[in-house]
Amino acid sequence: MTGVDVRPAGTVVVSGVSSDAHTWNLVYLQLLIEELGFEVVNLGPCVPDELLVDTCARVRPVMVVVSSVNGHGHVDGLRLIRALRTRVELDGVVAVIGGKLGIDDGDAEQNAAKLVAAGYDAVFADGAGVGDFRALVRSLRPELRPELRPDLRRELRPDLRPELEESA
Ligand code: B12
Repeated sequence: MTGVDVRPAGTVVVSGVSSDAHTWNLVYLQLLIEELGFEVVNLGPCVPDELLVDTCARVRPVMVVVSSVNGHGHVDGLRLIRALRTRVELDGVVAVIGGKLGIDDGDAEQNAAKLVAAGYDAVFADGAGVGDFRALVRSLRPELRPELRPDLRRELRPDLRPELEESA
């Protein structure tokens, strides 16, 4: 094929939290993110905090996506983001968490607020769909970041433009 730029838009690290053995959530997220043009390093389930943080420091991803399905995300994810945010090499990396973060739906808002206060850029509650997540990942593509490519702004497809129009 000629004339098609197939270079990945950057690397995204996908990982389960340390206590979580579920894997299909990670496969799903990997496929979704790859479909949006990024390369994915999928660390799999039951990842110790240190392994995740060290891998990120080496890979320098544009985004870290943490998934919890067993309900321990509000504990494991909190400890993890505190460790990640202490690393200067990872300053500014976008970090998000989602899935089943607790075992009681009634705690969802409180858990999300704690996770954001500890350093996540966004928390995606289970059952809310992946529309917002997809929009966030897409917004990380270099050609969609006006501060990096102002010359390209006018050429973007209309369906990819709304958030940029708003921030102009
Ligand atoms: C298969 C399964 C297992 C398998 C996993 C095998 C494997 N290789 O993954 C096995 C048998 C190992 C297992 C074990 C356990 N499981 Co299980 N498991 C399931 C089951 C049936 C399906 C999960 C699945 O694969 N779904 C398919 C994937 C694609 O969807 P998903 O996991 O829901 O992920 C989606 C969303 O959550 C979201 N998402 C997830 N992460 C993120 C992150 C971001 C950023 C975003 C945007 C979205 C997002 O996107 C995904 C796609 O839509 C669910 C019940 C169910 N029907 O959902 C229970 C379930 C997840 N398990 C549960 C439990 C409790 C356990 C155990 C603790 C049971 C036990 N007592 O031993 C252990 C966990 C052990 C551990 N250390 O983690 C509970 C969790 C309860 C909770 N969180 O409130 C569930 C919900 C069953 C239930 N109703 O009680 N499990």
